[in-house]
Amino acid sequence: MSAVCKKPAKCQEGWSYYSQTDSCFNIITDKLSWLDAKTRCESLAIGSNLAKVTNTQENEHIKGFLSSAKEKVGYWMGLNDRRQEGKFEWLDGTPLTFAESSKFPSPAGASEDCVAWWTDNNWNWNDASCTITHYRQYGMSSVCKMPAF
Ligand SMILES: [Ca+2]
Repeated sequence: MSAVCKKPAKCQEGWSYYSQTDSCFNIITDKLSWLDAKTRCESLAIGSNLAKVTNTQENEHIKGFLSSAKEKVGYWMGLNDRRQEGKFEWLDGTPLTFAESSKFPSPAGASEDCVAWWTDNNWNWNDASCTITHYRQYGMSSVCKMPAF
């Protein structure tokens, strides 16, 4: 008698697994505003939303798979200060406890409430207007995240 042993999948097809935080990631390459990107991430699966970054290690991991981008691009994450200017929080309501760069947040002000990784900024974080789908030569892609199975 033989049995076929298959490692159970940690993520749905098309998602990449990150063991450190037991999470799955998916990149949306369509150029979307932050709100549309949020809606798109939510539509992919229960528990999926624009990415929350838990710590520096996870941020480095994400930057690793973003760096394969061939175009000039920003990648939306879940971080925003839409509720209160200058008070950045994730979509689950938890406050920002670490930042990619000591320069974050930049003194951008009330018109820039949504945060993205940027190609030409060494993938540092920067806030931008939530309604843009493009900024200069950049298109806005997105990173979705959900818990692994
Ligand atoms: Ca702001």
